Amino acid sequence: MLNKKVFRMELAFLLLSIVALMSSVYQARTEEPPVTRARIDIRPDVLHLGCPRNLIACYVELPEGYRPANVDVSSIRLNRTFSPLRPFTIGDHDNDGIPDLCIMFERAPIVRYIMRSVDITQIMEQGSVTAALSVAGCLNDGTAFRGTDTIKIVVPIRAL
Ligand SMILES: [Ca+2]
Repeated sequence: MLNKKVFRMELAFLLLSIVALMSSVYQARTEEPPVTRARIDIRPDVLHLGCPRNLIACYVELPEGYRPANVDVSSIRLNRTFSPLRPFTIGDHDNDGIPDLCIMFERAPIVRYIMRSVDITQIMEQGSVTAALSVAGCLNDGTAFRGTDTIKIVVPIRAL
């Protein structure tokens, strides 16, 4: 009688352990790796279609404890698609005492990409469209970072 009771308790304990183990395996599989939030500043804020400038600048500021010199620039993608050009520089463009990484992107493919996904009626009515751009990458130690900024594209009426 006692043996049967002990056996049932052991069986229950074993089942609970299996459930706990499976739950932790499931959590480990579904949890996203932690992402550090970066401050992204894309310049110019306003792009005029037809303007001869051919580059877009992007400044990446990381939170305290992370250094822009440790960014793996080859891992950076704008909207998961565009790679930055070389070379890149490290400075402090907004003079806030926090160093920032300056990377450049080719302007034309990004404008084409945005224009493909916008509502043409909105452009006809307002003459402009606002787009959110995300910039993501990794540090040399594998830490992921991500941030977004919005830019405005102004379309001259004669271009429509
Ligand atoms: Ca700065």
